[in-house]
Amino acid sequence: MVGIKYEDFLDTSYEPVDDELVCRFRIQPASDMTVEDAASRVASESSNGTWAELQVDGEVRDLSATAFDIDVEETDAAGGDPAEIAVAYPDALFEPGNMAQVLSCIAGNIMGMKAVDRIRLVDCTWPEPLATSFAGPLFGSSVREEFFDAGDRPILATVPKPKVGLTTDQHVQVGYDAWTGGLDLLKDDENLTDQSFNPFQERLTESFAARDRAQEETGEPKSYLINVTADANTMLDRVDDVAAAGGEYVMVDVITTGWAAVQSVRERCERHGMAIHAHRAMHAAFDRLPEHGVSMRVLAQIARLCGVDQIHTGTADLGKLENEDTYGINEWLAGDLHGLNDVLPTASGGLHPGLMPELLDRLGTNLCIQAGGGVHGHPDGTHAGAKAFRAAVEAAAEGVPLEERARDHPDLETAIEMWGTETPR
Ligand code: RUB
Ligand code: CA
Repeated sequence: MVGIKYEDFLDTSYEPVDDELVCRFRIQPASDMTVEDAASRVASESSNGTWAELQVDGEVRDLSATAFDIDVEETDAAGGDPAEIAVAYPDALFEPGNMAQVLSCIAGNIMGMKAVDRIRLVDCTWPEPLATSFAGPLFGSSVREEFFDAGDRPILATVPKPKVGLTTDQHVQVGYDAWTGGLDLLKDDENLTDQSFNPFQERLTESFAARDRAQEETGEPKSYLINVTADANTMLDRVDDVAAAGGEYVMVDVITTGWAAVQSVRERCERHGMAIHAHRAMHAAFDRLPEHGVSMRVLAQIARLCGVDQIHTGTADLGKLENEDTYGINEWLAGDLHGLNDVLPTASGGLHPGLMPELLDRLGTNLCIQAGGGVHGHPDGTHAGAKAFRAAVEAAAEGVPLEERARDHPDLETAIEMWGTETPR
């Protein structure tokens, strides 16, 4: 008989071995728990323990996690102080290449455990065996050279606004105006899929016909991030449809659709040599409250493992939405992950031409930049808005002040008069 009790999951002198997954959590222990009590419960419930001391007949392979590094933040607040803890998970606990299973361990029941008032999965260090059991991105930031001649500037996308409601003809016209105005990518919005006012098949066919015309007229490669988000089987059919229409990309709302489905899309995209643009709508349900949930940093890590090529990571606080550590996340996405490709970060949300010098200054040029209102809200319409956006990004990438570039780019001048260099609210 082997007894497994909570204390067995805590060893403050433990040093993790190379193939273990190490997760860092920020926890707020419940008022009747010490930090050690709470930490051992987190390690237990997220690996192979339960509330009762078990008596197991015969040998059980040891799949227990170990809470090992406890850093308490002393506060004056009543109740237990918050702490950052590290937990090491043995490799054999995980099914290789199965993100749903991994998350059911490290971000599963523990999120609702009474032993902690709050718990946030802050960061993970992915070991080689587990990381390389995932596909990772097929292209990553190489989309900038593979699909476009963008040189040293970021690639540029726009999403038609209003976000839903345009007919197929209106939507396609907006795309054409944006492409011919100098943008690289048309992008669907996160809640546009296959509704009656703008059906998927019709939008697909007509957008690619317009894309071909725009390419011919401008002599530049253009592409379309069409939203295939649906149940997994439907998504796979839509991936095939996009490939048949000559597309280079699909867009997936990765959080709402779920990581298992993203993995299936990644596999199907490889057959066609297509890339995945990840929209992160609903991420804030996990990451907005700083003391609870799953950080955007970890969501971005999961996205990379599952194989998206570009993902929204915020605007380094320049745009309309709250951002968590865009710099740190982008740096992680560009860094080494046991040979897996990198991911191209997408900056989006309230961006417009006047913000481009500061955005590039903060985030560099290895980016996809997306502007909706900042293009279609231009007083002279989408085409002028696209020209202004492209001119602003080129000027910023070349280090030329916007006012100087605006002298021979009247559309840019109008955009700057309209929005200045302010962050919208
Ligand atoms: C952009 C937009 C995008 C969000 C996504 O529209 O609606 O879906 O930026 O946010 P606009 P994030 O350019 O008009 O603001 O990139 O933070 O996930
Ligand atoms: Ca949107």
